[in-house]
Amino acid sequence: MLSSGITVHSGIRELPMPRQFNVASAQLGPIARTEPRASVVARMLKLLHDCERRDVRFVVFPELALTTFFPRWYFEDEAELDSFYERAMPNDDVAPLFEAARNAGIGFHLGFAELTEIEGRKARFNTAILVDPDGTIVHTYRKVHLPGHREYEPQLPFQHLEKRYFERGNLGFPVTETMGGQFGTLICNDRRWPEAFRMLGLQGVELVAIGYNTPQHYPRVPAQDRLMDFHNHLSLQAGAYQNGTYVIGSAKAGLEENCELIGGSCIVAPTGEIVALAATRGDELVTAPIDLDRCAEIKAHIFNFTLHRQPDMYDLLTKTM
Ligand code: ING
Repeated sequence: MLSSGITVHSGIRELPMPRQFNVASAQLGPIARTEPRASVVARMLKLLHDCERRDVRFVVFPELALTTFFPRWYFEDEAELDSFYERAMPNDDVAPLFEAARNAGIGFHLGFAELTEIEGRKARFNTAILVDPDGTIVHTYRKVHLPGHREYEPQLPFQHLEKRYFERGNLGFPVTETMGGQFGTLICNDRRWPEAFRMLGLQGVELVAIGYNTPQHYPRVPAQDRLMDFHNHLSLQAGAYQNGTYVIGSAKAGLEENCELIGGSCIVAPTGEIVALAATRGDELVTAPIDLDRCAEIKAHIFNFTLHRQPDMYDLLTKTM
């Protein structure tokens, strides 16, 4: 090992991945029900080119980023419902994004609706992947906390049928070593559940990528509409601080098919501080420099799980009540 820390193997210089680099949240504005995936990918490519200009190495696109948030409607026609899902990943529609990211050496998070087969039957998941700078899918997560309801509720101004259109994720809460650190993902409603964040924290996560589609209006408790943005940041900041990890939250935002979605895309430091914040509810790139080594300030001290956590006292946490 040379004193400069560069490892030389048989003449090939292998530089360790730096732990300090620029990251981005790529917020997307509304996607129309009829907007083709090619049009959405073109919008994402614009944001990716902006990443190149700002020397970004990792960017987070939203949950279900390729289509409108279709769980707001009740579909009786299965073929129409299927049209919102991806049967393969990557596929022809997202190939330009994968290629451009690989050419630019930029890793990214992408959320999409996954239609697959399990033991010969159709299976539908709300899925997120991490793609490394070489264009390889290195991590897959399927949403565990599915909000909303299963049956059509005509009295509601819009539906939230994630419990109907997706199965509960079956991949656990993985943390993957990639891009110089320990990366994890949660999807939208997951961020509200401290157990989900802690499952990643207990595996040493240093950066959590989270896409979300969050309506401003909560029909069952309208008094909470004014708190939607606050509860979004409260959840992201608490998750970051209590697990000593960076968090990048990326919204699908704005008035989408007559349903207002919150924005507030942001980058949160392990201290819980928001270090970059979106200013619009449209397509917007939010960037910040991060230093993964700063996670230790929290992990080794206030939230040193080995020294301070008392798991034998927490048995209720995994009991079904
Ligand atoms: N959206 C919302 C979210 O958790 C929601 C659902 C909104 C639940 C408001 C409770 C209150 O941000 C998704 N897609 O999970």
